[in-house]
Amino acid sequence: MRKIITYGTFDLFHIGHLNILKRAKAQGDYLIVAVSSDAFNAGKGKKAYYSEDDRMEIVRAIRFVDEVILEESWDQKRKDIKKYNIDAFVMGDDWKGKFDDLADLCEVIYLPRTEGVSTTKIKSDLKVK
Ligand code: C2G
Repeated sequence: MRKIITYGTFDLFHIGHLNILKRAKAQGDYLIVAVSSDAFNAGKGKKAYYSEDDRMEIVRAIRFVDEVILEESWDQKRKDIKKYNIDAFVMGDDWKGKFDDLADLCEVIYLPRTEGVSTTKIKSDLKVK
């Protein structure tokens, strides 16, 4: 069984999130999604609109997601890859090159982002009545 892992905030879940999860699952048989915790986001100076519990619940409900864990620190990826026997680490290509250091543990794959949609854009569009 080829196991895939990906990480993200997945706030205000949108088609870009769905596409990357679908594309990540297509890389293997079992997809684990690590959803960033509220505390981890605060450390990045980010505050998600939805709580970590709600964001995890939404991702968990997606048909092709097999397991959801919490992302609580930048450096947990190496531990996760070993702990879950991951074959491939997948991220959208806005992260291209940023996680190449994981290549000694598993394949590192960057997939195309979905253009024209982002949580930030949704928030700014909604501000303009
Ligand atoms: N994404 C995408 N297309 C978009 C928006 C996002 O493919 N239009 C992808 C991103 O490339 C990422 C995933 O969706 O792979 C989650 O994106 P975010 O929720 O914005 O998460 P991010 O802030 O990138 O956090 O340790 C890694 C971080 O947790 C990633």
